[in-house]
Amino acid sequence: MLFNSFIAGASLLGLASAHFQVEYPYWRGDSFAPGRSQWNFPCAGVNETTDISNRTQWPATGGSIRLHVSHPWALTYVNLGIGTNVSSFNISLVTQFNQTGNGTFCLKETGKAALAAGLAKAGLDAKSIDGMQASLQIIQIASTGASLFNCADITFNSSATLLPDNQCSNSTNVGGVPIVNAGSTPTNSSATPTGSAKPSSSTGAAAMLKPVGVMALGLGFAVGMM
Ligand SMILES: [Cu+2]
Repeated sequence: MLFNSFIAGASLLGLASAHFQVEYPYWRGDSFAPGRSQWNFPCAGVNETTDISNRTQWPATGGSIRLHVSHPWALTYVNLGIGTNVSSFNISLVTQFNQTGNGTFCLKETGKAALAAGLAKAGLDAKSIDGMQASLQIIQIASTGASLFNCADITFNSSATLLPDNQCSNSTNVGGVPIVNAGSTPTNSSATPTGSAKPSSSTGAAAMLKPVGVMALGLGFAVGMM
């Protein structure tokens, strides 16, 4: 009893004080558990299991990722490794992105263009990876400069769906901005002042993110919900 509440307390403390949690796709394992640490590359000391129920069916064109985040801001990366027990997460789906605010942060269709490009480079495409196993590595770098890691295991499935809007929306004041070179000119400044980001056909870095409730209409948008 005492032991249980100690663990619960420690885990709550961990969540409250720092770090982040991957809520969807369901993470590989609880990286707040004893013996694990989000400071540890590549997956917080959480090993991949053969438990198939721990593997989320995820669209082969890029699926949703929902995090519970706890820092005022964090440079955020999502990398993908194709295969089972991968040691190399060599396809970057999200880069150059500063995730802001804490609470729930959701990417509806993560890195669609980057995934397609990464697959093409490897001689693959959304069709040929259907049914393949892969792992996502999510990294956050907050104010101290140290990296936090979490992983989630997936199976690509062309009939898997994105999270519906009511399961994929950002908390108030949670969002993010792409990182651009200082002084660079926005290529598309038609961002609307509300969160109703419309789909963009732009191939810019921001367009492939499509953060929910944030304006992602090209490289140059700024404003937003920070
Ligand atoms: Cu932290």
